[in-house]
Amino acid sequence: MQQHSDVIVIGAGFSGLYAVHKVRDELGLSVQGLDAAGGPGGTWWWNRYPGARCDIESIHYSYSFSDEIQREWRWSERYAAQPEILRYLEFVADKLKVREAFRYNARVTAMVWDESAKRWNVTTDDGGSYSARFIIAGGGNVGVPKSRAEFPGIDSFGGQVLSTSNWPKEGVDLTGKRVGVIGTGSTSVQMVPNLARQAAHITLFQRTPNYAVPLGNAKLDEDKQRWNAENWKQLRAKTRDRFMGVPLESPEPSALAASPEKRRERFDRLWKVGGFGVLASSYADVLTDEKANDTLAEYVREKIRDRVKDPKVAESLCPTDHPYGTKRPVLEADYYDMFNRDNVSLVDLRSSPLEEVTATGIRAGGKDHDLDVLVLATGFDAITGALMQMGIVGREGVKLTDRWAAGPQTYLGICSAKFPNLFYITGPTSAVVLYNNPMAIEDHVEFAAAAIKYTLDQGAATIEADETAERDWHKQVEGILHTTLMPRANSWYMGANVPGKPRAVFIFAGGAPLYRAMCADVVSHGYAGFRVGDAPAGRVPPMIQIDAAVAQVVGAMAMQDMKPLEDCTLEETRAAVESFALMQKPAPSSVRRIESTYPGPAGPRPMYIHRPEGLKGPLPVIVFIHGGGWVAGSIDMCSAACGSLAHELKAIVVAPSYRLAPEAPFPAATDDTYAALRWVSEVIGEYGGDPEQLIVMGDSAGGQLAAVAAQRARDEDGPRLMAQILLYPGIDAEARTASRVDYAGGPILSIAAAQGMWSAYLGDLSKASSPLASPNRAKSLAGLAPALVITSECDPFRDEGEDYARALEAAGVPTRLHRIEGMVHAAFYMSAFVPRAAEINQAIGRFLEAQRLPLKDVA
Ligand code: NA7
Repeated sequence: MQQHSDVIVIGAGFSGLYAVHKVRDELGLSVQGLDAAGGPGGTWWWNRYPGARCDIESIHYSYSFSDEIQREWRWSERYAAQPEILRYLEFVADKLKVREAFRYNARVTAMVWDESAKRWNVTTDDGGSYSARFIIAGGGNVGVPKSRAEFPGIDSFGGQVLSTSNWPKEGVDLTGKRVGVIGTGSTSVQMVPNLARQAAHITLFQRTPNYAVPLGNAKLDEDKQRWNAENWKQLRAKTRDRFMGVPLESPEPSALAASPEKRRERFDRLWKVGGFGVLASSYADVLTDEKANDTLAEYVREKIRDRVKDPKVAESLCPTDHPYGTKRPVLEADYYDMFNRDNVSLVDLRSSPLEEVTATGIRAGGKDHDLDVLVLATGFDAITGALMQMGIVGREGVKLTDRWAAGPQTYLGICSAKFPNLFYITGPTSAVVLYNNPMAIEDHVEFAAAAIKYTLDQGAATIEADETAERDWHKQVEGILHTTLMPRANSWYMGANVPGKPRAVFIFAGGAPLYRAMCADVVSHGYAGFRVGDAPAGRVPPMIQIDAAVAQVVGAMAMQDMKPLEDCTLEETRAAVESFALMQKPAPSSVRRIESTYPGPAGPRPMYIHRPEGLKGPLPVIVFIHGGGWVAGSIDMCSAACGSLAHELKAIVVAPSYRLAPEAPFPAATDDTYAALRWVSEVIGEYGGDPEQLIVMGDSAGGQLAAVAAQRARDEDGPRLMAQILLYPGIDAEARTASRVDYAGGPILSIAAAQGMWSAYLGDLSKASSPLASPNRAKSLAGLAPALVITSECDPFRDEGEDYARALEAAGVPTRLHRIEGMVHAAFYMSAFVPRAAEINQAIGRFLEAQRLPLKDVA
């Protein structure tokens, strides 16, 4: 007989135990749990091979949602072994009284959506039949071992075949046995030293050597255990603000920028501690820049050579075919020392390919290796395997296996179009695998529970990912993946470990803080990208619209604990804006920076003249006015960007400083910048500039100052301008535009921050009526210099800039408008990290060329 509930939870591991608790005890819904294993524990129920343990510190590799669980449970080791983790999960299951909510030894074989009833029908291999409105699938990402069929002849083997993921519960006595192990991933590296201590001989068959770093495990005495349990909040602070969801030290920005000595010092220090910190806390560019990665990869190879006595074996163990961190990083205790034992031999399957399993062992490279026991540590059909085996059929009879034939399609890695009311916990393309699993799981269970509640509160029957949102998500995740070195390896992250599995996008490689920010943005935009009941889905929120490289910048900012600008003091705002100097490519050495001053209305002020060397003048002259909301920014902050602009446009770029608010409020900044423009037009000939080819340019607040300067030049008998270039300018403090609503929360610039800056500049917002404050309010725009207005799609200032461009055009000013899709405010200052920031200078080059300036060889 079919059993009905509100929710079915699949899997009794970290995901399922929490999910049952959440929807049953907090939402008050009825729940049926199902698990193929004989009890709670998930991955930790199955993986009982000798040496199995977590490789994220247990204090972090555990739930954080319950103060009681945190305080009552004591971890006996820094990295707990499987029996202890299983005991922990059983303790949690009993504590939350969720053990009985599950039916065990029940594997899901079919899950079919009934559109008329708006319910899922689920069957299990023990003959069970269930129905529910919602499904929370927490089947785990490494639950489906790879097929033995990969090894021809395996069924003819006369000895015992063991699989690490289904190790006999009662253990195996290997005393006196000749044991062959295939695989050198995390599992094998944890296991084989233990087998080597017992077996007569171990033959390890290696296809790809791995970078293994010391785990640094230690027993914890009772005092330490108690202290850890009692101080968990302090210990786990910042957990979710770090890339991996572990409060590791933040990395330095660049391995290449550090001297070899400094680098080694840092690597040595992190190596001593061990664990993931060697990768995650060293340098931010090791996962994005191959040369940076190689500094660390070579360091690990050196350590391998130090540990393994036989140089030939050591060399076979040194990975050279993939950058470090692009395969699942492996952590070890005495793995490398094991190769110094007499009873261990390594077979390199690259030079001696595995031919077949015979009745007596393995034949590789023409040689027979006699074995009594063969252990498969060959990994999993990871990430999608479990879902693909559940017989899932969604709306309109669409099978998940068909829809994902070329790779998984999801929105946020949580839901998929055509499969309403089905939530994956740490599903494909979520922050899965690079994000400390219990933390990732808690996030997803909480997301799913909140989404179910939202759906019910709306009186809707269904919540379903929209196909367009799914495509946008995929584009974003793929873009982020390709900013990293991950695609360089044949890893299970890429689907490359299973024959026939498509190489596709399976993981979100931008880290936990960025991923969490994206999910939060979806929720704060009313579950944008989801169809709830009959209501159409809203467009994906800004965090998913933005360019992938920009997203990485936003993620990095989140990890640096940067406060939102609107919450900053004036000093903090100035420091934050100044930090944009670190995001620019260095100015080319062919551009000379001359430090000068100009006579401002309140006395002389510094200015930088960026002059390309070796070019015959007279050169065009750009007076560039930096942004920073009239309260921040400096000629140092924008100097590298000005140097690059000078180089690319073969122009002199002059950056004047100006007085900042609130110390010097409106109209000080416009008076200074206009004075600078006049002065430059008079003296620039001495520097090889052509006063007849004078351009005023600025970004953000500087864009507003440039637009005002162009008007003053017209109205106050100032210099004749060839052009004005306004980069995502703020035009009107009181603008009421759609982009101010759509991008009110940023990223990068929020309306709250922008309004704070406008207020600081104007003092009194009624001053916005002056055209010196709001250039769009001038009596006439006719007769102004030709204009290029560049806007960023995901910027609250976008529409006021574009409205101004249209108004200029309507007034007869030759105007070009260039919008950069997916780009954000301040993109001009992100050239080192955002390749598409180059579009700005390219657009300027094309525009100036069209003004018939002699800039023939610009791009
Ligand atoms: P992994 O990391 O997928 O490692 C599997 C190992 O088995 C790896 O060395 C593979 O070599 C090797 N392998 C797989 N298939 C073959 C064949 N056909 N021939 C030879 N060698 C083969 O799995 P683990 O269980 O170690 O770790 C999985 C995760 O579980 C772990 O990261 C934790 O998150 C928990 P390859 O590198 O593919 O050449």
